Amino acid sequence: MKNNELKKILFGGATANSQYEGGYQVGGKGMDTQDCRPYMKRTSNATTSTRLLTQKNIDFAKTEMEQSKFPFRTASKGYEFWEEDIELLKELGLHVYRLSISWARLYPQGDEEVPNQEGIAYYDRIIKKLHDAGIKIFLTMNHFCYPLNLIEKYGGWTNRKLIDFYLRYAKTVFENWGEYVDFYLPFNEINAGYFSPYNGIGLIREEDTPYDQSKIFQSLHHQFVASAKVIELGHKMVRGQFGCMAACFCYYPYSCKPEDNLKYVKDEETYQWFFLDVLSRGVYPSYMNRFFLENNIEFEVSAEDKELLKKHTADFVSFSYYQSCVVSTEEREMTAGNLVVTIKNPHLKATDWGWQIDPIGLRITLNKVYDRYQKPVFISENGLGFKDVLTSDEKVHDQYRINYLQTHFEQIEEALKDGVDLLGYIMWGIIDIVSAGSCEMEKRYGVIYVDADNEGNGTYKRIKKDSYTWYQEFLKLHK
Ligand code: BGP
Repeated sequence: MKNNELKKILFGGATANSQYEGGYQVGGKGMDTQDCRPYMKRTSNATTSTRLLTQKNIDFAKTEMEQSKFPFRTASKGYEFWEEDIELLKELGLHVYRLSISWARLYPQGDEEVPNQEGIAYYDRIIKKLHDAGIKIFLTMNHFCYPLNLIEKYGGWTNRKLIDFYLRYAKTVFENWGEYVDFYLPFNEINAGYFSPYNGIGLIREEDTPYDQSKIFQSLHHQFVASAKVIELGHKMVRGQFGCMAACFCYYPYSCKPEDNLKYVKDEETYQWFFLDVLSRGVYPSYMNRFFLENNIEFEVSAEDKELLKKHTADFVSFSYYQSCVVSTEEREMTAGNLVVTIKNPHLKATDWGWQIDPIGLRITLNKVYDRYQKPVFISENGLGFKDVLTSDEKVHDQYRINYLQTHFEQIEEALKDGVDLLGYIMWGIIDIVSAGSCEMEKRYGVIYVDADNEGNGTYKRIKKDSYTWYQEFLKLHK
């Protein structure tokens, strides 16, 4: 498939430090929030137990040294294989690589005055190798992963002190790698803080007590302010562009019933636009006032914060897209999606994890995001999680992933023709990594297979899938 429209944008692949590196407590790294998340066979409440941790879960994790029970401690062993992996990305012909830095490698406790030099040395080698390989760098500065000390001692992002700790960390990133990085993303999927408070804002769940919504929105506000301050500092110190990111859900009303359509409009505002509006337009949208009032949500926003948000908005707007969702005022059969559960769409097929595959939804999302913000757009995550099978002759015939990519790229081409100003597309999980939602190694996204299972057994050798060759050809044609 060759077409000129797609030649206009960058094509890349992504990992996240906690899902890729492993290197648990190696090189001076402090324990982080993801190190505490256990793998549990998929059952109804497994997601809660592996995603929304309580202090009891954390206390257990701190005493349990059996690494195989905590997939993120080993992950894909990127800490050891990073050199070979970058060679594979270079051979693939990747235009841009999205990676994240572990805050706990640079600041093991998160509140130190000076950074951990071994952590700096580790990322220095990676970033310089990527630069020498001619691969552009899209740097996620935080991807669901906080030094555990910041959570236990300060309460995570509920505490305004995290803004200054984060700024200190950001300054270290800019000082060391400002000349190499092309794109910065202060927070991955900032709306994850609402759906997955442990991952998103480092909020420990109280046993048998619903999350305090005021605490959640106060924490999100602190992240909004931190993002604006990072952009303010970054624009003074480095050459790269700064983005914001939300998980986009592409809501459809189940019917043409007015009530379904009203719910669709309000859900999209509350769970998607709100976050991008604050970071890209620089103001709290008035439509949220009613939501806050009706849900008794109160939190502090100073006049100084408002001015900061207005002055330091994102240069580009990025989003993750995996599935479209359906809303209705009536009870209907449900299915899963990234961060959310949603109504089953009778017109779409779903993955084994229930995520509904909808390439046209990507074109719809691109049009909406660009139309709303009139800023360059970046697809910072998209991909297919699948239980890939390694054949006896060490092949992975993932034609289903090639089809997924092909159909989504066709819709990107349509969106470019629609006039969307798109910077690039980053495929999620360019190499098999541990899944963020369910801590599974066997939920594979990569074009590179990693020989490891959910319990951490395997050689961890890297094997090119059929989709590697396909993507390599595509990248060559769309240089
Ligand atoms: C997003 C995260 C990524 C990635 C993706 C896929 O929320 O930003 O880290 O994990 O979801 O989800 P999962 O890994 O649960 O399949």
